[in-house]
Amino acid sequence: MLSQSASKATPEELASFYRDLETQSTAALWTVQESVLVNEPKSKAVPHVWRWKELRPQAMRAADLIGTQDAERRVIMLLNPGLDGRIATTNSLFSGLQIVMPGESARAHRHTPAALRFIIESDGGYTTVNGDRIPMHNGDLVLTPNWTWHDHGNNTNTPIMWLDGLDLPLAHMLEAVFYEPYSEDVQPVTLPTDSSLTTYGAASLRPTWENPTETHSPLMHYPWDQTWAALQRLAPVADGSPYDGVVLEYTNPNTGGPVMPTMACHIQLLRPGESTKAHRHTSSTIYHVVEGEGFSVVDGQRLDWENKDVFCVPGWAYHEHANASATEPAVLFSFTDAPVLRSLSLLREQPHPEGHQ
Ligand code: 1HN
Repeated sequence: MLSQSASKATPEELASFYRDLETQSTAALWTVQESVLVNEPKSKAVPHVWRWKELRPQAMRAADLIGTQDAERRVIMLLNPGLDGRIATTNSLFSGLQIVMPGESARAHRHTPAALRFIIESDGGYTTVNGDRIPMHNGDLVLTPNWTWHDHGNNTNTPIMWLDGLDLPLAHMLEAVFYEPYSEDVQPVTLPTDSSLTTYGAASLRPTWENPTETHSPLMHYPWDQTWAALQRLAPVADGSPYDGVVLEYTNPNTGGPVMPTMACHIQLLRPGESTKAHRHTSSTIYHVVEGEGFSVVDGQRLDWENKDVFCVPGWAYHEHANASATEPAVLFSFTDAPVLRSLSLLREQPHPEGHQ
């Protein structure tokens, strides 16, 4: 019969041992055990709302002060107050507000962090992705996956703005960030306008002569009119998710899975007066209010939000959502790192034991 052994050292002997270990770039696991093997995660990121009323004027101010020659991208970063100045909105995800003024371009480049854009104000500005020029309109989702060439341009006469979403903090933590400028400011458009939409954008119809090779969606453009139509069809008839209301995932048409290997995107509609139950998951999420007003309770904290605000839900934080209007729907766009956690068997989800916080 084996038994656990008793410690033999005096406090002085132990202290001297720990000092010696430190000089040799080592340490004793048992002195830090509890901070390494936590019972459950506790994100350093905190729940937070960035208000459109404050963000938009700062983007306009940035456009007054800085040109796109000096700013590779004119982005107001949304930095989580709990993350001590890290360039991160949640532990793994980054979000920011980008503005391109009339007549301006943001030069062509590519990087390994994957990006998505949810268009907030644009009446025909564009992003070109690998030679495919994608016109951007309010509510559209545009992807620029890992290592795709992309540049943005505004040939309209009003400023264009969108929410950027990137897996930058994750790629940075993995020390896998590469970046390359294109040889010219604007990349040549080599395909008919909006080719990915023409080729892959028909609901449930896939070109059979194409052999999917990439891990991301071949479709780069998810226009708002299709998204809105799907929500409108479903909202009156669907039960929806107990945690998210009528929630739809933007999919990779080749797989039915997430649009990119590191980020999934969702659109959700909370019907007038609808409030959801609380749950939590190890993935973190960034939300943008497409329209409406309401609140979310995140880790016990009430976050009131309205049209075009952005808010975040850190990993493993309980959250529930409510539409404050009795007559109008509330619509939220969101993106999450859930595909990363799922593929590593680290995605856990738990309903709140009482349903609400
Ligand atoms: C970036 O390259 C873009 O290409 C947007 O539009 C936001 C944030 C951090 C690093 C690179 C873009 C970014 C970014």
